[in-house]
Amino acid sequence: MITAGAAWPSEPRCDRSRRLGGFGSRRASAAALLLLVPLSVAAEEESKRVNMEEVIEVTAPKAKSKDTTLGASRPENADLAARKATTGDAAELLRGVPGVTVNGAGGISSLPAIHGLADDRLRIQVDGADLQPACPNHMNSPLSYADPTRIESVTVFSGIAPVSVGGDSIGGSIQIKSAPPEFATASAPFIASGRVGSFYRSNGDALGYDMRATTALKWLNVTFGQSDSRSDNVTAARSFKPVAPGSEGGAPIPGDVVASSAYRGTLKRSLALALRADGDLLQLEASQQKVGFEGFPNQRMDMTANDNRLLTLRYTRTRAWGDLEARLSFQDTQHEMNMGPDRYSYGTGMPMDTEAKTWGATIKANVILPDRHLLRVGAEYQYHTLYDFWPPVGGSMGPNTFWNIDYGERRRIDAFAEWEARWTRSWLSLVGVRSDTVMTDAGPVQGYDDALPAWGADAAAFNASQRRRVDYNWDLAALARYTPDPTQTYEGGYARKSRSPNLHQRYPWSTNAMAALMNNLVGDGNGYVGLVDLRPEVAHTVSLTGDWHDAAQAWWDVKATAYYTHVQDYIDARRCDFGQCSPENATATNSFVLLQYVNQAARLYGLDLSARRLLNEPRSWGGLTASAALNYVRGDNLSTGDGLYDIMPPNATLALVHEMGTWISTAEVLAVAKKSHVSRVRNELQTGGYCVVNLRSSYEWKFVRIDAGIENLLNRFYFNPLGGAYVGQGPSMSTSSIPWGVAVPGPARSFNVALSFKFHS
Ligand SMILES: [Cu+2]
Repeated sequence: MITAGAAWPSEPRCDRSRRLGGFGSRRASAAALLLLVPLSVAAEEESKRVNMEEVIEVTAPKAKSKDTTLGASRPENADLAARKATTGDAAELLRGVPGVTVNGAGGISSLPAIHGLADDRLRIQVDGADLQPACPNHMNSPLSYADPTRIESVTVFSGIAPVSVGGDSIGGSIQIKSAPPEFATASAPFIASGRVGSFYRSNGDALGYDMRATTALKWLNVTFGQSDSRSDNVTAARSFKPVAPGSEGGAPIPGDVVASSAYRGTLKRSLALALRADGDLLQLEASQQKVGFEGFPNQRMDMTANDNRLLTLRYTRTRAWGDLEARLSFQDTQHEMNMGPDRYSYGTGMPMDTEAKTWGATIKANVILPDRHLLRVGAEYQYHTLYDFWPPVGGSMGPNTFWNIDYGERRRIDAFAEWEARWTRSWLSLVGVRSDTVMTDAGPVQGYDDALPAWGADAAAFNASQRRRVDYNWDLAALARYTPDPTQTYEGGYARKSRSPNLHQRYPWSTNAMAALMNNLVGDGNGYVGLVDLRPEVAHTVSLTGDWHDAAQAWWDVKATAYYTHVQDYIDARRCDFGQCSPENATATNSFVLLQYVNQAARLYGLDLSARRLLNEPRSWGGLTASAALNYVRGDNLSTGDGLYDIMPPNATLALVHEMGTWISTAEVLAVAKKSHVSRVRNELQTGGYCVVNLRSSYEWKFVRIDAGIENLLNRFYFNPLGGAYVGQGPSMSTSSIPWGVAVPGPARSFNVALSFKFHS
């Protein structure tokens, strides 16, 4: 047992990462070659890069960028640029991608979901790195580390994700990438470029800036970037709870203010070095994110500090036979939570600290085989350690440090092979298998005072248990694409995907209400107890997509995706009826409750429909495009008949886009149905239907870009169906001290503006 302030135990298994140090440099023998990014994607990215830097000129109907990777979809470039200009939250860029929804959390930490599967059920990679959240509330999610202005491409695998784009997940994959390094040419032997940008949002008085500077020679690129943003609490369109002080003796918080939604000091810095020789590229990047404060209206604590450092070394080699990528990464996170200014501090506050380290190594190769066959092979290793401890504050919360997870470990070793075959012009197939072995373990724990019944019995039971688990998982994905003629494409497939529980699902051990309430990954206001015996989730998905368009893909297209997923051992929750949980907890229907994770069977199914039509032959006054999207998803727990948590009700988006040269304007209407199919075991709140109108417009000159927009133009009040329970103010440390039954509302009207300058020599 260690107490806060004591030296960390030596990490006996760190030597593994050292051993892996030689991994990337080891000669790539054919047997060791493992997979890489699909070639088609690399080629497409090359063309995208050109598109984004070019001044967009619409003189003729523009061909829609065609997704060449099986299973992938991408937001339109223009839409991505407009969305990223006025937000500090990278997850916001995913809004509007068919099948993707965004679960509310802190101001820069929203959690994306694909077809109803969220958070670490998805494989989310930022520039190829698998970042790990280190927090009992997943406040520091992978996308919270990404600077939206740096993002140049977003690829979403929403249906069947090929095994080469990630294991240890049962939903799709999201790949976020910044621009590849640029090098000088013979005609321009030196490059200096840079950008400075800033945004303002009236709701919350949010303000942010970003800057980036690059110098490059033919063989060297050095890029430095920095960004920061802040926001006050946002307001809803009307009052949604009584006016009351949030903290003891504090000023009353108005009824329309979403308390604990402010954030400040989200400083991100990175220094990247790239070296190029022939077909070889070596990249080294060091980055740091330092958050000063981030409130969470649907959690009982706020993030009072987060310091994340990331070091990555990446080597890519491109040859006639294909390409190879090797990557080493190290992530070090120090995370602190406490009661923010809108909550009771109980005189002492309640510090909760997390320290985590993650070592990663990946090697992947694309090998071009004769007759248009492509082989992708790869291996991955990841080792994650976590210390989650709550320093003593006195009373029954002392005199010792509470260990929520002490020396948690999660080790993952993956290998995969995937074969893509282009049989004819119209038939493409892809089959892959992946082995994924996950070991998790955690050390013995202690409560604040094990002599007290509140802590001692649970700790003793946990310490007596066998906590090490090894899961042997395997995945399979098979996809086919049929393009009978230039106006239609059909794509379908089957996947078996597995994911092992995370440390905060297996190892939180206390049935004390206060301690359980602090363990919550979903923002429903309830408390969670872990279950060491949790088995991995295994999902079987079938998905079918049809895409119909004019032959040039310029005038119109209609796309439909239908999917069905059966999840064996889905990690849902049951009411806690043991330890310190009260008998009423088992049956309560209108209060926050204590739950324990449990494996049950579940199914999710739904439909994504989208359509686009260019309305006129573009003339001097520009071109007009109409688009519509409809998403339906349903999630059922087959073991209990309950609904699954955080499933978006049916919703539709209608948009009209006007494009004239580099002036692009969008008017969109989002209509969402009421949410009545909810997770009863969690007492999840139903929400009403609503309609929101958004406007955005952007104009780009050679050196300057302006974005302006109005979100929620008509200032409609609504509760966010994926916003969770409102527990952002008052005494949050016990089950009944905050009124149950209030959802987190959506934001009131906001006027947004962004301005950026760029230069390139
Ligand atoms: Cu946290």
